[in-house]
Amino acid sequence: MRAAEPMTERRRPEESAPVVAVVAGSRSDSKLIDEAARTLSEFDVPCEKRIISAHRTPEQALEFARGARDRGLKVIIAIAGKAAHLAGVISSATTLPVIGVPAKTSDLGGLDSLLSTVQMPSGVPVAAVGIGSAENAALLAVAVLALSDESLASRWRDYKAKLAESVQADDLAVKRGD
Ligand code: RP5
Repeated sequence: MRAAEPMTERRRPEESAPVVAVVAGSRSDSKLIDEAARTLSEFDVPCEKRIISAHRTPEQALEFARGARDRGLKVIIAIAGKAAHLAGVISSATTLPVIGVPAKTSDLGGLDSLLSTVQMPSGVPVAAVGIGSAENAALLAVAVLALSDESLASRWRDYKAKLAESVQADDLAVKRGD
C-alpha cells in the first residue's frame, strides 16, 4: 500500500543523512532490502543499505553496530536467513532499536531464520517481524520515528486510515455481492 500523500515540502531521502539502516547478511537478501527501502522512501525516511554478515564479516558487524548511533542512525533493520544472527549481533553492540527480518529459506521455509532472530537472551532485545516481512519492518521503523516527528506521525496516521478504508470498501463490496 502506498504511503499517505506527500507533504508540500517533501524531504528528499537521497539528500538527507540516513536515520534508518537496512542491513542484510547477503546479496541473496536483496529483494527484502529493496522492499524495506522502498517503503521507507514512501514516507521520505532516508535510509542506508548495507550487506554485513554476522558470520562472514563479524568484525564489520560489530564496528557498524558500535558506530551506528554516533552516525545519526535511529533504527536498524537487520535482514538475515538460516542461522540468522545478524539482528542479535547488532543489538549486542548498540543501544538503538533493532528490527529483525527473518528471510524465507529453501530448506526450512524461514522457520530457522525466525527462531534464530527472535529467540534472544534477556537484555538483548530484537523486535522481530514475520518471515519475509520487510515492509512491516519498515513500517515499524516509521512508527518508532513518528514518536518524535509530528509530520511523520501525521502521515503514519493517514496510512493507517487508508488501510482501514480499503478494508471497509472490501466489506461493503462483499456485502453487496460484488
Ligand atoms: C544469511 O544466510 C543471509 O542472510 C542469507 O539469507 C542466507 C544465505 O546466504 P547466502 O549463502 O545466499 O549468501 O547469511
